[in-house]
Amino acid sequence: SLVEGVENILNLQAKLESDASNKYLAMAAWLDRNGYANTASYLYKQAEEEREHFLKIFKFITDMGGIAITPSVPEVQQEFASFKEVFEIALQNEIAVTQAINKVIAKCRAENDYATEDFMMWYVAEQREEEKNARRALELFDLINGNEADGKFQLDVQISKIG
Ligand code: OFO
Repeated sequence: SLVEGVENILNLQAKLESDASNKYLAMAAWLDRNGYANTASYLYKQAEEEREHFLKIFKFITDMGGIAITPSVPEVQQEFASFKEVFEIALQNEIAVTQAINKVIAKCRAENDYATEDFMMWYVAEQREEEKNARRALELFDLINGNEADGKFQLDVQISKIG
């Protein structure tokens, strides 16, 4: 079973993962309509992955005898100033998710909830990867001149191969 404080913070984390999925979906759509078809596919996949992260927590809460709350769907950013800005925001979002995960784990420790701590360790490893991938995408913007059409094309191809 779950203590109330852990159940609440897990529901918050589930909502954050659900929001992350919608944010990636909006990014994927922006990329798609601006011609970045390969990177769009990459972020559509990220949106699916975040949906899985959400469901995994949602089901865990239920499995532990808690009440899993279906999160509301807030507005997300639909327009971006540039191709690069998409990844700057993606990295910021991933860092915020990592910090939230750390808070969940701190709460588990405070409550001696080692089962949930063990469950959350998967997310720690996952976030390490996702932050690394977002940083790699931003590195590619420094390495490839995206001001030219060919550079944009190269970026689109190379970013979609990350991870
Ligand atoms: Fe990348 O947010 Fe899930 O864990």
